[in-house]
Amino acid sequence: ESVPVAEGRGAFILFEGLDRCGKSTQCQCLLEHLTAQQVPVQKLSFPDRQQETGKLIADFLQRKIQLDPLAVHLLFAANRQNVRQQMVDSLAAGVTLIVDRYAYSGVAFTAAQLEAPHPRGLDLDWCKTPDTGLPAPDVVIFLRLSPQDAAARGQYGAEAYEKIDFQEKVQEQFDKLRDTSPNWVELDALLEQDSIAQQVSTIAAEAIQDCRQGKRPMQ
Ligand code: DGP
Ligand code: NA
Ligand code: NA
Repeated sequence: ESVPVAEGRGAFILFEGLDRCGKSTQCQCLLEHLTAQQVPVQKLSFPDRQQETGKLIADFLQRKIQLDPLAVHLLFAANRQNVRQQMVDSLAAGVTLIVDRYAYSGVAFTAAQLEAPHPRGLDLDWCKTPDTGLPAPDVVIFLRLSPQDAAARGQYGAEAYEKIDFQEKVQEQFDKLRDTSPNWVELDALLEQDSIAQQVSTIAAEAIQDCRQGKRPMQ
């Protein structure tokens, strides 16, 4: 059999969810599945802790340094903007991107810390602005897990945001984003890994085919 070559553009498949929802495992499963099918594919994870901004973010998350929440917000966005062009180029070259967290986490985790209405205009729109210009995902796979079920998973609380009451606020913000995102799909993160992976491959296959056939313009 001949090896399929990249045709059309790649699909941008994003995974989002609360901490410990199993995103990383599902990203890895999908990477292996698509690689076995010889789909040109690349996996990205945000925050990318290898970048210079990522090192600061890692120190913040591990509570080694203290930073203002709004400064943290800009660092996370900078960490994504730094690979913006690389992502655009990969998609255009026909490479499918599997992305572990993105601007949706960016908005949800900061907005969960802001009191509304904010006297200085630090609202949802402010949160969205630093991610302007990033390519948009073709599908957002949201792995839904209650903060209580998440907390029962291993090593919960190791990083700065892993607290049940805060994660509840983050979930509320994700729900707002879902309501304005037509390509948002929710999966039950409590299901068996294999069962989630099967649903994910079906969703991914559809997105990849649509993008190859030019049915989804890049945004
Ligand atoms: P992860 O490496 O995916 O476990 O993410 C680390 C933590 O950082 C996790 O609690 C989610 C949070 N996070 C991810 N992206 C952003 C962002 O853009 N802004 C903020 N404030 N937090 C984020
Ligand atoms: Na985490
Ligand atoms: Na990540």
